[in-house]
Amino acid sequence: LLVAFSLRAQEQHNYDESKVPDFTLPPLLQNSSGSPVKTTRQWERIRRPEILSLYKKYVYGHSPESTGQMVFQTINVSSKALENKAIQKEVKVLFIGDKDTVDMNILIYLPKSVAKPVPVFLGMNFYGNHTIHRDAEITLHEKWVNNSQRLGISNHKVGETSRGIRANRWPVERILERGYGLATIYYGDLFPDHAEGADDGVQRLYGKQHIADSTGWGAIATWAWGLSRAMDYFESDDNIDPARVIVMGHSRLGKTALWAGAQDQRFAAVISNNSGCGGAALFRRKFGETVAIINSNFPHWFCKNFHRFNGMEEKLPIDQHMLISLVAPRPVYVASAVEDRWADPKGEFLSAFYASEVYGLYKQEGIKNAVMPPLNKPIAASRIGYHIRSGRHDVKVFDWESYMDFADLHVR
Ligand code: GTR
Repeated sequence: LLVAFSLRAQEQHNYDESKVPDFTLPPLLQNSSGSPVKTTRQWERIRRPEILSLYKKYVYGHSPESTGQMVFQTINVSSKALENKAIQKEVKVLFIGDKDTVDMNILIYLPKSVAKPVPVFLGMNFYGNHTIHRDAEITLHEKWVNNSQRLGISNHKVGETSRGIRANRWPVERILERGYGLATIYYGDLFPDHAEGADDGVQRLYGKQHIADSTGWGAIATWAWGLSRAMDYFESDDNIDPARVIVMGHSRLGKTALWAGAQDQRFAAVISNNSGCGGAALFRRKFGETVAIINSNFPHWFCKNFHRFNGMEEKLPIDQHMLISLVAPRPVYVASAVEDRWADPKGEFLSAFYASEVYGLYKQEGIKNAVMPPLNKPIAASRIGYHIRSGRHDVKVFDWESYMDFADLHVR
């Protein structure tokens, strides 16, 4: 009875700032041996790899070191897309296993009026590439999707009527107008987002023991791995500048963008939109979504080891300022929404603030002031960007404009 009671208590969430526990964050600039990290060389040789391996072992899990056999097929190109303003391209990435193949489709829009190769935003989407724009040229997929009453999706399938249903989150024309390309992938191509999804995605090509192990890759790590495979493709496309790819994601896909950008230093910049628990937010604040809550609702997102920390955030060997610090010295932007308390805006801000120490090692400015900026006033001049906008958990044009302002300053 006692156990049942305390479990339930742990799964309650807190929205009261006065009940946030006191906590001490694991140090960024001290090696596990206890010695201080004083130079970028020590950071890169010792501390950064240590932190990465803690994340692989205890949080997201290990992804395969080698990619296996992979083939890129251009399945569709149009040089007159979006009223002649864009090149539209669809690339099928085939992952070839011993008995089986899995595919991932990258939808790419590039501005025609900009000199090639162009900088590109890369972000995964929740329901399929065809949902980001009404453009009838986009291939419809037949994969499993989450149902959504609000979006009119049932039976885990999408059809013609779902074209453009998420266009509000993807201002494609505006992105092109500002001189950027956009590439997107349906995240379910890699790992359908449900507890048994592993068998229907790319993990089935990589051997069961890899999956069963308590440090094996969870769904977030699998999606992040897919983003790196898209980067592999960009390196082969003359129209895309692989040195200026900005990885971006919202919510669970913001967690994914951070983990992809933390591991894969080919990404020039990383953007976390409302990524919350397991993304930018500090675990130790236990504000809104907690480790126990996220693991019980989404048991497949993290590695099995991570479940050992349910209700015990203070025992984690990492906290999320460390995830952000892994992006250093590359630009990183964290965005919150004031009504998105579930994602803990203050915890997202503080991670960005504390990660600044590592940017300091590189003589780069992170977030100077521990006080959150006013609503809708982005911090963008420094290598760590941040804003809290009015409104809910979502991706708005305001968010995109801020990311592009930030990219203009630091990536372009
Ligand atoms: C919620 C989850 C969050 C966030 C969100 C989303 O249900 O609790 O961690 O990932 O889903 O991805 O939209």
